[in-house]
Parts: sequence; C-alpha cells; structure tokens
Amino acid sequence: MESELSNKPTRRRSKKRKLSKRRLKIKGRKRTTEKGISPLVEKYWRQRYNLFSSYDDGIKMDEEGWFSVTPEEIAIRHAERSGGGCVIDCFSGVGGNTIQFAKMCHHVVAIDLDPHKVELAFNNAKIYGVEDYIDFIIGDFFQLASSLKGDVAFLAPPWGGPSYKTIPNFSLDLLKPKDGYSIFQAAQAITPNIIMFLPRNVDLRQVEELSWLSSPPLNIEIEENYVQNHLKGITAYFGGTAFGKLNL
Ligand code: MGP
Ligand code: SAH
Repeated sequence: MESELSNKPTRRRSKKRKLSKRRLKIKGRKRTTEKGISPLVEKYWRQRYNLFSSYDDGIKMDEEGWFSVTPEEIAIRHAERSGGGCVIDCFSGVGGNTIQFAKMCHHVVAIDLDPHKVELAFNNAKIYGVEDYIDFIIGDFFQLASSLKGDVAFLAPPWGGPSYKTIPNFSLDLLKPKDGYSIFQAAQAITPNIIMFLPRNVDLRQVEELSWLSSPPLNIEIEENYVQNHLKGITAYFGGTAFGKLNL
C-alpha cells in the first residue's frame, strides 16, 4: 500500500514532469534552429541518417534538398537495378541517387537546373569519395535530353513540395517542371531503360500508361519503397530495368 502510494505522482510532481518535458522539447527546437533548420525541414532533419548515413561527415543540404532527397536505402536499391553502365540522373538534386549510382556504376551524368544544388551534390559526392565518377551539369534536362547518351535514365523530378501527400490520387500532370508524360518522353530520347521515383499516392493506372507510349509497349514493374516500415515512394522500372537487374 505504501509503495503504491509512493509510486503515484502527486499533482505537484506530475506538473514538474510536464514542465521539464516541455523544456526538453524547447531545447530540441532551439538546437535545430541554431543549425539553420527551418520548421519545414525539421522532420526530415530527424531522419538525416536515413537520408545520408555519412551525414555527420559534412553533408550539405538546402530546403528543397531536405524534402526531396531519396533515402539512402532506396537510392541503393535504384543503383542495384541499374546494371552498372552509364546512368543519366536527370534531376540530381543534392545527390542522394547520384552518389549511389556512382558507387555501383561505370559513370553518372548528374543534371540539375539549380547551380546551388549542383554545388551541394558535388560536396556530398566528395564525402562519399565518388566525385570522379560523375559529370555534374548545370542545365535544363528538357534542353539536354536529345544530346545525351546513357544506358539508364533516372527520373526523380519535383513533386510540388511536401504537400503532395494531401492529394488522394496524385496525377502525373502534377509533376514539375512539366507533366509526367512529357518528362517520360524526353527520357525516351535517351534510352527505353527508365527508372522513375514517384509519390506513394501516384495514380498507378497513369504510370502503367507511360509504357504504352512506346510501340511495342515497354516492360514495366512497379515497386513500393519502404524505410523502417514507412512507405516513402513508388519506383517504376521500364524497359530492360523491369523484372530484375538490367543486363548490359
Ligand atoms: P514525405 O512524404 O514528405 O516525408 O517524403 P515522410 O517522412 O514520408 O512524411 P510523412 O509525413 O508521411 O511521415 C517522403 C520521401 O519522398 C522523401 O524522403 C523524398 O525521398 C521523396 N520526396 C518528397 N518530395 C516532396 C519529393 C519531391 O518533390 N521530389 C522528389 N524527387 N522526391 C520527393
Ligand atoms: N533524386 C534527388 C532529388 C531530386 S529533387 C536526390 O536524391 O537528391 C528534383 C530536382 O530537380 C531539384 O533539385 C530541382 O532543382 C531539379 N529540377 C527542376 N527542374 C529541372 C530541369 N528542368 N532540369 C533539371 N533539373 C531540374
């Protein structure tokens, strides 16, 4: 009876506990603002080691990079499926995918419209010691596509920001900077071996329709990508990348 009583928090004690919990929360928030982490980014910063296992070695990000980078485990999966040849990373961002392709493939061409992203990707590739396997290009994928050669084209375009998930059935028309059909068609100028990383709420019927843009239709395989049991995105593998590793 005595011990039961002593384990029971008195009103005063539980108030104290609540206060110290709140203090801890504020402390955590202070730490993230001190690091220049905006409230939008905080959630992704907490997942930083899932995004880059070598985060502490000097990885650099910007806001769009934080919410767009492909988690490392998924980027490894994409690289394993790419067959080891030359990969064109058409929207390379801060380099999450580019780095893993460079670790496993002969060569990578990494394209981004934003010069700052290319700087960040170069820094991040150096952290992983793979910068020599990558050609970094500041440019518009749509202008460059017809002059590019590669075994695989990798597409992880902007999804319109973190609010993408509020849409019940995400249409390919919502991809940026052009709709999914235009992005896919531009990639087909390079190769039919296309890997596309898409929102988990994407309209899968539309994704299948992309394979019909070719005659005969391309093989297609759709994969769900989880990190720690949390569905992060969908990958569509087309052409030779469907159903296993690409044979070169
Ligand atoms: P999320 O859904 O914003 O995060 O992004 P999370 O932690 O799953 O959110 P929760 O609220 O559901 O718990 C999940 C993953 O999608 C990110 O880690 C990125 O890899 C990818 N992603 C998100 N956005 C907004 C983009 C984007 O615009 N472009 C690309 N290429 N990938 C994105
Ligand atoms: N897979 C990347 C994230 C890509 S986010 C990673 O893991 O880090 C999408 C990127 O597309 C953004 O960095 C954005 O700057 C870039 N982008 C937008 N329009 C583009 C265009 N027309 N050509 C090339 N890159 C573009």
